[in-house]
Amino acid sequence: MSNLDRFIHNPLLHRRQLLKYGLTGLGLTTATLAWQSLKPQATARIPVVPANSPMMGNSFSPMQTLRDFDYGTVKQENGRTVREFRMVAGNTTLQLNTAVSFNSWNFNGRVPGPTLRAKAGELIRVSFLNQAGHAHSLHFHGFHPAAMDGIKPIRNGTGMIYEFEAEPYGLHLYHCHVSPVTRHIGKGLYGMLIIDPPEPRPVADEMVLLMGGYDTNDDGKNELYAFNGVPDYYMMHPIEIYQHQLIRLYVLNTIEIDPVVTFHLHANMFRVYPTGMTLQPTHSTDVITMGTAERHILEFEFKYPGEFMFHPHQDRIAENGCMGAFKVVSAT
Ligand SMILES: [Cu+2]
Repeated sequence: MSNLDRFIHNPLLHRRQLLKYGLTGLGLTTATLAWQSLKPQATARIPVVPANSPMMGNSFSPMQTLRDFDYGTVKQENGRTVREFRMVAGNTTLQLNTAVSFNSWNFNGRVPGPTLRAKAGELIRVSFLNQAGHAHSLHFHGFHPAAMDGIKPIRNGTGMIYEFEAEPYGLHLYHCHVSPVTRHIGKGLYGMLIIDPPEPRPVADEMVLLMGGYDTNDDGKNELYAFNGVPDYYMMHPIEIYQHQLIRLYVLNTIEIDPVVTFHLHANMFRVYPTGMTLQPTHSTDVITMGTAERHILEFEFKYPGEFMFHPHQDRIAENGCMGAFKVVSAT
């Protein structure tokens, strides 16, 4: 059994085992693990997503990625809630379209990596194992000690435990910080960290949209772009939502090389929560500008049923894969 198999299949990561695999970290105990949901009791109206949504030749489906939140494994230590996550860096061939396949470097076999989700004030503990061949790391945005900043390369076959308090609440990102960072992120080593405020936000149909770019021929330019990893996926498979339902988008720009993009939604205005760090929107608009690593929570409802596009207003980027659509289903 490989290190990776043990890592994935063993429900408890004992300190002895972690040390054996070269993982180091803080204060691990073997307290009973329990699953705990952060989800509010009330639920939003969400059209049924087919379990077999198209994979387009990949090992993951962007339709699943959309509403897939990794709440980790929860345990109590010294009266404090600890939320543990597992991240494995590896390599996967991505089918970007029928003609182009791409050797991605990624976390947990998918691009983007899992959307990690915790509540403000909890302790986040991420067990990271690098099985990707190259040295990689995990660098989180948000507050943490220098030793947890994730700029130290973690050699192939070894690991690291990153531990820090979940703060501040908002929408953050993580990515590999090994040089050249543009290449490591461009290969797919990025994802989202959501830290929920102490009082939950109103119930909504929540989704993540991470914008990424692909330099498919190593010429220092992006040839293809995508929301949630696969170019044009949500154009081919529009996202079904209900009319009048509150929609909450967690939007993150992780496009390297191109310095800035916008996010534009057709036939609507969205309310903006910059970096997800406010509980009240700062303004409403239908286009918002984001430099690389910028992100916002956007909220809206659709007044009319039908199909409505979303895309950056840099049309070359949109027309090369960073384009999608909502299919608004009548509420009646
Ligand atoms: Cu890397």
